[in-house]
Amino acid sequence: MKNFLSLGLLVSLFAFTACGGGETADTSANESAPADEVRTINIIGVDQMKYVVAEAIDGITTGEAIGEYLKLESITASAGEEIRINLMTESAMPAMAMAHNFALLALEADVDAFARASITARDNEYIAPDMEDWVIANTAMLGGGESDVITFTAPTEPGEYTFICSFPGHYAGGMVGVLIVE
Ligand SMILES: [Cu+2]
Repeated sequence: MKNFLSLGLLVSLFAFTACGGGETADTSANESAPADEVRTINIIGVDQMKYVVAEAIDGITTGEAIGEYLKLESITASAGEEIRINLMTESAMPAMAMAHNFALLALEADVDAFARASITARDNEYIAPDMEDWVIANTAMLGGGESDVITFTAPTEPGEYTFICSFPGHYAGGMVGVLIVE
């Protein structure tokens, strides 16, 4: 009996340890970024199926104006840099019809295949469960007014890492950008 109890304790401890130390923050909505030195990129997802920013800042490139915002094209990071994404969805539509996430994919990921497979993964926040190995970091799927903050370490291998919104149709609609690791 004593051994049985010890084993139980050991298993509990292991489970506790295994759950700690994840790279992404918890995914509950409406978070604000912690106050520290980590570079934070504030991104808004809009109904036009684009990632936009309020202003052009160092470390990002922007494209055309979308409403009062600028389309986000790319984010530049140094290898291994800690970086934070604060994504907010701006929409009056119900989350079932309009929601956004930010999913950063590995260099080897087949982005088209990932987007296609994720369309049917509603129960997993539109992240294809069998392709999660390709996801470096992702936010929660956010309906209008919701936000999520994630902090992750940029890959050490230089290259252009694609990030997409995996809500059905949004990647095809242009909700995509690149993280350029230098
Ligand atoms: Cu989206």
